[in-house]
Amino acid sequence: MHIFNTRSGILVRLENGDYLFSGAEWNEFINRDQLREQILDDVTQMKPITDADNRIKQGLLAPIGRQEVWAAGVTYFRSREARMEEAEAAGGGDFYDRVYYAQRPELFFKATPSRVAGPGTEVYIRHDSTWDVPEPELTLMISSSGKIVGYTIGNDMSSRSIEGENPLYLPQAKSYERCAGLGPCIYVPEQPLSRDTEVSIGILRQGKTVFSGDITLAQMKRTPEELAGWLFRECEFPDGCLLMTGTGIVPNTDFTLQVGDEVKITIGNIGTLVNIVGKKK
Ligand code: DO4
Ligand code: MG
Repeated sequence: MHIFNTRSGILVRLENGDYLFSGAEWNEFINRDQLREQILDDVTQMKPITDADNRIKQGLLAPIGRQEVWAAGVTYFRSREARMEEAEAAGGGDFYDRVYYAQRPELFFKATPSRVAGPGTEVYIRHDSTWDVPEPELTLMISSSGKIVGYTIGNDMSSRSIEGENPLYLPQAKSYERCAGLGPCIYVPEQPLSRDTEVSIGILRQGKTVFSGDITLAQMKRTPEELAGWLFRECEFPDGCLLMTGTGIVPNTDFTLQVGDEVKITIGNIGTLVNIVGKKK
C-alpha cells in the first residue's frame, strides 16, 4: 500500500486500484496504529479512481503535515568512517567512533515541516558551506503511540565543511531551509521492511551520473524499532513523527554537490525520490 499526499487529497494505491480520500486530513489519516487495516476496510465502501497517475504527477506533496522530522546518525560503518575522517583535523573524530558502538544512538532534530522539500522540488545547500552531500535514508513514519506504521525516503542534506569544522556545529550543518527531502509516499507493507531492502542513490549533473552508490538495510547497526524507542523515551509527538535512520552511502572526500544537480534516491518498494539542488534565494 502506497499513500500519496496530493493537492487533490490523500491518494491510496493498492494492487486492485487507486482510491482518493478527498476530504481527509493528513495528520489524522496517517497517525493511526492500525493504518493499513483501517484503510483496507474503508476502501471496501469506495470506488477506485482512474486518473491517479495524473493527480500524482501534477500535485504531489511531501508526505508530511504537522510532524517533526528527526534523524539518527552514524548508524552505518561508512558514516562512522567518513565522519571520523572529516572531523580528524578538528580533533572530533573519536566522537563518531564512540557513538557508533555506544548503546545510546545519535538522534538529532532535523526539520520542521516547513523546511521539508517535496518530490521534484529543490533541496538547498548553504551559501556558507563549501562541501555538501545528500544522505539517502530510510525514513520511518511513527504514530503518536510510537509504532512504526510506514516508511518513506529521506534525503538528509548535510554540510560536511561545517560539520567537520566542529561537531558542535552539527545543527547548522543539518538544519536550514529546505534541508530535507521527503517522499514520494508513505509505504505501508503488510510486514516490516526486510533487511535485504536496497537503498540506492544517483547524482546527475547535466544529465551525466557524477556519483552513484547502494547499500542494503542489513548494514544498519541498529534496528528501526530501537531508534524509534530511543526517540520516544522522553518526547511526545501528538501527530506522530518522521525519523530518518542514517546514511550508509557517503561520496568520497573529493565530491561536493553543485546547484542544478539532480539527486535520485530509490529504496526497495517505497519508490524513488527526486530533488534538484538549489540555494536559498
Ligand atoms: O553525526 C553526524 C550526522 C550523521 C548522519 O546524519 C548520518 O549518519 O546519517
Ligand atoms: Mg544523515
